[in-house]
Amino acid sequence: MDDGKPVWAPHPTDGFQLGMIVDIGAETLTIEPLNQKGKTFLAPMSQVFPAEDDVSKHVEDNCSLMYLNEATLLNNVRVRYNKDHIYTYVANILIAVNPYCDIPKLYAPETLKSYRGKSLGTLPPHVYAIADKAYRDMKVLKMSQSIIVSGESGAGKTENTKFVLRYLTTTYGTGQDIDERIVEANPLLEAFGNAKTVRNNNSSRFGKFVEIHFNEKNAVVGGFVSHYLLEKSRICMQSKEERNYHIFYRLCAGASEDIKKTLHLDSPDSFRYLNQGCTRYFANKDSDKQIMQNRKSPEHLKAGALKDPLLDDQGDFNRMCVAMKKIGLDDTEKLDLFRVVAGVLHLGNIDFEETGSSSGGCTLKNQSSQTLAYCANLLGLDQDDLQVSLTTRVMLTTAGGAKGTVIKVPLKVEQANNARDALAKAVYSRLFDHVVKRVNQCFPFETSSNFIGVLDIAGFEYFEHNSFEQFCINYCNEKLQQFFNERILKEEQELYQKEGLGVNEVHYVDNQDCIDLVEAKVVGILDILDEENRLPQTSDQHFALAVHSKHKDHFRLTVPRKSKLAIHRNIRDDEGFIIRHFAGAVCYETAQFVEKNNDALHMSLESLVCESKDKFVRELFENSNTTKDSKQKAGKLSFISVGNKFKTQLNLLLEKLRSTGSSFIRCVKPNLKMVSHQFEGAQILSQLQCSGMVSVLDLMQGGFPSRALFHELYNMYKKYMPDKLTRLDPRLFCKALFKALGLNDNEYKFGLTRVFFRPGKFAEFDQIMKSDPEHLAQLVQKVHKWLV
Ligand code: AOV
Ligand code: MG
Repeated sequence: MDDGKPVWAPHPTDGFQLGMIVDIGAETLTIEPLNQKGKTFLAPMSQVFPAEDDVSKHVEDNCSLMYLNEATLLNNVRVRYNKDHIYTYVANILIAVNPYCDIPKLYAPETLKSYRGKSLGTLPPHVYAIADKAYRDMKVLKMSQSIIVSGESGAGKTENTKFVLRYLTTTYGTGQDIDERIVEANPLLEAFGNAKTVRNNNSSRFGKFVEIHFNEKNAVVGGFVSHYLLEKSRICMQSKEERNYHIFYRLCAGASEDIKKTLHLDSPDSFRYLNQGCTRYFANKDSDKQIMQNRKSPEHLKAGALKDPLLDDQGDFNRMCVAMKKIGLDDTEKLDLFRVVAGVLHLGNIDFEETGSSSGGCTLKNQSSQTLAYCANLLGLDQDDLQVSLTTRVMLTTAGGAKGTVIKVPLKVEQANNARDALAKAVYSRLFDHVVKRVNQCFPFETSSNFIGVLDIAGFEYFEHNSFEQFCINYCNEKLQQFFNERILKEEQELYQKEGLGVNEVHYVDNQDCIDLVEAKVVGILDILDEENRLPQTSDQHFALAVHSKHKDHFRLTVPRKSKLAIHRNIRDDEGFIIRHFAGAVCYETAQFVEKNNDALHMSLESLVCESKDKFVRELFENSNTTKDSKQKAGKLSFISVGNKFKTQLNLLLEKLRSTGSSFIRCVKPNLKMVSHQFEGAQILSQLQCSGMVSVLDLMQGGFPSRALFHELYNMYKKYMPDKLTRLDPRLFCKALFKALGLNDNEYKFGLTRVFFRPGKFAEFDQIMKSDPEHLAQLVQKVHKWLV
């Protein structure tokens, strides 16, 4: 690097800055920034990288740069982003930066059309190109495909997923209802499963894998959605400036007066489940002020109302209703959904107070009796039964005989609150399951030859406080990272070996040990947690200690107290543990792990909803684990493991992914403010590192990123060959072509079935890949001349 040319050296906010090496130490370099002459600083040698000669130049495929490293990647992505080119390839992987604005024509119908049938790289990088590649691979290889979309919250996963679905249904649909339904299912899923968070105004709080199925003629025949881990805590509580699921606000804002009256709905301010996160508009916040001015509706201008200026609940309600109609939901079904949503809201407003009696129990507050009546009525429950189930717990006494008797134990106020919230969560999450099931009925298919699946699931998460949800999501990302390594790194290496290129092995960190730490039988964290859940007296502390004691010397696991790995609050060893993930160390706080790991309702509540007079509510709980003999189970808090259910789902998903061809889209969030045209380099760099892109670059730098099959090249040129040349076999023809063009031996390598190019040799590669007839004929002439 020390050739008197500028290098990329670390910068705290931009990620990298250009500088000159002025001194070389044992492990560090002294750098003088180009824009701050005289102000030198020290940088670790491993964090300084060679820069391209022209740093203002950008390329569509990052692999065509001379130097493949994280600094040149970041610079390329930055230069492109500044020109509104949000998509960039790294070989076959697509990087997508969220523009936070509409880029003219980027998704216009004519743009969409132009990508049909085009090989990757013939048109500018685009999510449509990835979708079309998946389709062509499916068709040619007769093999299902998956597109894995990843990135942190707000990076654009869901938007890009929608572009893929729209592309495939528009381009390869049959023009029937099914095509539209696959796209229109989204507004419904988002209404029930998305919410405003501090990171994203429309954050998906569940993961999904959407399959589009194709028939033997490769036309769309149907779809199927699988969903993962809806965030349940949000139903009863939201953090500051966050909201509950969209549907609650939309229903309050958009339902007709009739429906509002039937469901006893009022402004969101009047519901406990909606008014704690309190996303009120901020009249003094510039960004909000502007939005307020753009939206002149008086409702929006009503100060203090629990209304989010960034979201248009009323308009969204109407759009959702249109979508519901398009996918074939009739008014009864719609009302079923709304009734349960309203039921949950009223349930949340039930308050308890101590009875003051010696039994220590609680009762409903006076003003809650109306609410109780509303809730019971909407969910088809008996009012008295509901009250009893919320304030008492059924227990089985073991005293005085083997059989025992069922008794009702009064609950304390806090316990009754918990019971109420548990019921709300159970009802809403069952409702969400139903929505997904119902959506799946909208695009049924009898037989399918192959599918293209799109995975939209949250990326690696690392917050100030990390709980069970982050633990599950990061475990999932470990699995997906392993799959990515398998596909991109292992397969690339295997290809080099198979082709006999003699390239040095690339090392990447295998994360199987981390996956085992979580999912191994008995000693894995998930099983330790389940064991805790089954104890008569559960405790989050006991669970944390059990994890530490089972994995004392595990490389991936440390106690918070002694660790320097993660920035975390000062928590005790019995309050959490730290896992060294592939993307960094995360400190998990184990409070509520045990509770969050249990999907089962207490028996009294479970049987209450299972016996609802409302058919729809009854059906929501149809497959739950109640037995007819409730006496037998009474007293035992039944347990359904959330963690192990997720593990099973995840393993099925990975099995599926492994059986398909795959493409990857890495979404990047440009800034935390969620605004357009702002590129926060350091933050973006860390996302690129977390997504495994840097290991890909290492591999490519030491390898051969561009390649072409001999027979493909040969077929391209064949039409223009004189007879004499057609006698050459494809490999020989290619050799002759390269010689004739005077390409340098160390720029490319011949494998058994294809030719490979070194990084930075893209121009040469391009030259032979250009498909215009005149150019091809010219090259053939050159070969001919060279041969004779
Ligand atoms: P996510 O799915 O990755 O976050 P989204 O796809 O919801 O993120 O994107 C967040 C917001 O960014 C969207 O609501 C759009 O306003 C904007 N956006 C994203 N991609 C584009 C694009 N290509 N063009 C214009 N605007 C875009 V999360 O579900 O929170 O993990 O949990
Ligand atoms: Mg999303």
